[in-house]
Amino acid sequence: MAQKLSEFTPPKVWERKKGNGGKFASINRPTAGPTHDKDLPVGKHPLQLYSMATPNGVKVTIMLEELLELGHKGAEYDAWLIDINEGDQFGSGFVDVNPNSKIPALMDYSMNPPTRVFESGSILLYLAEKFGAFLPEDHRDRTECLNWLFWQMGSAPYLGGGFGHFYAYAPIKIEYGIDRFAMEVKRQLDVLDRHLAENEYMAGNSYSIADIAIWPWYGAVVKGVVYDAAEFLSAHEYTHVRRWTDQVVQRAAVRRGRMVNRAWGEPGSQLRERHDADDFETSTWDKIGNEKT
Ligand SMILES: N[C@@H](CCC(=O)N[C@@H](CS)C(=O)NCC(=O)O)C(=O)O
Repeated sequence: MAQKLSEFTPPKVWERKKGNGGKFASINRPTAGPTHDKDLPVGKHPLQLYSMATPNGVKVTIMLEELLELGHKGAEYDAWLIDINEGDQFGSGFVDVNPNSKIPALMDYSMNPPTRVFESGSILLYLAEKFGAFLPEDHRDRTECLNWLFWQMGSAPYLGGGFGHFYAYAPIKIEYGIDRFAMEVKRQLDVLDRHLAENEYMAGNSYSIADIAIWPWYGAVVKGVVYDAAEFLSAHEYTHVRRWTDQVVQRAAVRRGRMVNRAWGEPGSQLRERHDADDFETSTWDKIGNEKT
């Protein structure tokens, strides 16, 4: 039987009340702009990344590690942790790089004046074009890659903001919200499954920024890594998505990329700041003398 919904009549004008951001009440606000003055650190490499290892953040660290793996030395980067739970995204320096106050955000100092890049899809495209990698050259193949990149950017608000929010984070379980978003997420998983039944990777037979954008979200959902929802969504049914997920995670760059700016989980899996290639060996959270947090 469908859940009986409590009655709520919206007031004439919405007002901000204590707690109406749910789990994110302390960081959600109805206004933009900085809340405090804080400059961003700048390291020694031309590319400066300000991020955290959420699925949107991991897209960019995987891309940078993939570029380095291919031998693009110009892709060396400093990655600084922006702790979104502490409100770092509202510091004045960060807002200058991304007026939308969301990670990931990138500065490219290899040119004068430097270029700011925000929105994970825009960052992937920027890096692909800058280094001529992970984006097919042929116009038709490039378009197919971008079709899927933009598909991911459009679907993430349903997956994270919709399904994840109502299933995992909302303070009360609302059947209507969960049903609406579970239905859409399962439809999206089926879209992916049918495509991956016919194609090794999202843009055909070569790995591209489309895979890099989609894997941190849908790969994590089918493995139950985000929202603990694999069983709820019958993830085992999406066999082609699971095949592709397992294939992508074999890549050394993917394994490294998901460690960068990570501030939870096993200490050995957290490289909170990354400044050099050998930081993966020397500077994980355990190696610099910390316990699990
Ligand atoms: N469309 C944006 C979404 C970025 C985004 O939602 N970032 C989240 C973390 S995954 C964030 O910074 N949240 C902090 C906040 O909402 O204050 C992108 O793809 O870059």
